[in-house]
Amino acid sequence: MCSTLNPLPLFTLFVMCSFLYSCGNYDEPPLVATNIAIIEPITGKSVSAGYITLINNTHASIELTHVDSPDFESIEIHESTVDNGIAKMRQINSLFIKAGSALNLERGGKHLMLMRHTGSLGTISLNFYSGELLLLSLQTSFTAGTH
Ligand SMILES: [Cu+2]
Repeated sequence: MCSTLNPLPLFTLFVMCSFLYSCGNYDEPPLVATNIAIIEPITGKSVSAGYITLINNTHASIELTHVDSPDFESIEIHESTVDNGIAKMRQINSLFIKAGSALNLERGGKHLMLMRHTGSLGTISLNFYSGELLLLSLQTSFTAGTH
């Protein structure tokens, strides 16, 4: 599932972000995360679901192509669907966040699947990339809750 990266839009995004910063709008980073919930894995399981709201403060759409963490072996982007009454989920290649909009990763919709937690039960670091460009790093911790 290696997506082919088109270098031109990434370059455009990078230039645009630099432009935003150079305009002195330091209070508003290009991408912001709120409502973060990384659900603690069930005992005996090693997979966690991640729910989060991502806000694009720029005037261009943002495509997040991968998410990684030093605290998990891998993180996949998933989408839940209901097919003939059966709930399923599949891996998707990227997340699009429209200009000036929020995208909700939520139960029953798009979400993160965090595979094989390797860190301690303390802080979790998450890094969000558009191609090679790191757009957002955040620190959070597990949320106890139902799956
Ligand atoms: Cu999933």
